[in-house]
Amino acid sequence: MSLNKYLDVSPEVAEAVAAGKPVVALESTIISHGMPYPQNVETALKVESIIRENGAVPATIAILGGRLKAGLTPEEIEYLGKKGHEVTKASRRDLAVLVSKGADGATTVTTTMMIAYMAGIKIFATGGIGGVHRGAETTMDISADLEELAQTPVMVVCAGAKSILDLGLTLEYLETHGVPVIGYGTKELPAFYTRKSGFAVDYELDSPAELAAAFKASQDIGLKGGMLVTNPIPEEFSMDPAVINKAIDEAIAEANAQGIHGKESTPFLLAKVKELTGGDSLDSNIQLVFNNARLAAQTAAELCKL
Ligand code: PSU
Ligand code: MN
Repeated sequence: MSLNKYLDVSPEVAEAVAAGKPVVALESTIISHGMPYPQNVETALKVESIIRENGAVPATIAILGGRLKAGLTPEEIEYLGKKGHEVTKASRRDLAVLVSKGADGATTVTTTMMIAYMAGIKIFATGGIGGVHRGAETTMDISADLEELAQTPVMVVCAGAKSILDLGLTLEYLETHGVPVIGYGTKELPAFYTRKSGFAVDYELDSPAELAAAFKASQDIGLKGGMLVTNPIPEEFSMDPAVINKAIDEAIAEANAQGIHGKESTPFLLAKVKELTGGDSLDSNIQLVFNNARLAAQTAAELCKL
């Protein structure tokens, strides 16, 4: 943990970290760019309450007025949700300029991991991570999230990766960079909207205590990287693979036709998939985030006992 002069940790989060109580970090790009208003704000606030119900303190992370914030007020969450795409989607490469300008930024998985680590928070819950995009062999579009998982010691609990990505290449990349990919109660990588992808994870672990023990071992060994926990969407909220895969294929074709690239790519595809599924993908997305928040809070509580 490295306390930084640009970092503001909320009093509640600072007290919890200092006392060794469970804390779970949450990202803000999912609020500004991942979901439409007002569902984005409703979801973000509900995720915080789920974390509390499961015995941990939530720390939603963002950049506001050039300050790196760990722990937002409901008003700050509302502000980010309303501004939506007007807020800069902030990855590692954006931090220095946003801070120097006193600007706002919504943190991706990458920058949420960075700020969580600075604040002493070890567990982070989200929906999906970025990865190696389909066609990356020519576009070189590989999310900075994968590099961050390789170098920052935070556990990220997600619902696997969407097939807007090339899941096979994403797993190869994580292997090369030494990131353990854990399936929670499964040997198969979940594909976000669906429970199965056809790709194997590295290890199946079956309880919050086992997850916490693996993360503790990583810390004790002194490994510098993170750990990726992939938690399948609950069966009752999962989507028909044929329906979702068709929507994803269409969304990718549309993105290619419009020449969408760079940081616009993931938000464009998410919005298009939602439109093509008549909002069903958004309902699934919200439920899987709740499910990940529960698991992350329970794991943070177990980690505090070790
Ligand atoms: N996947 C989702 N919802 C999201 C994102 C990914 O299902 O909101 C966001 C996360 O913030 C993630 C970022 O870190 O997109 C990845 O963007 P890129 O592919 O540009 O690295
Ligand atoms: Mn990208």
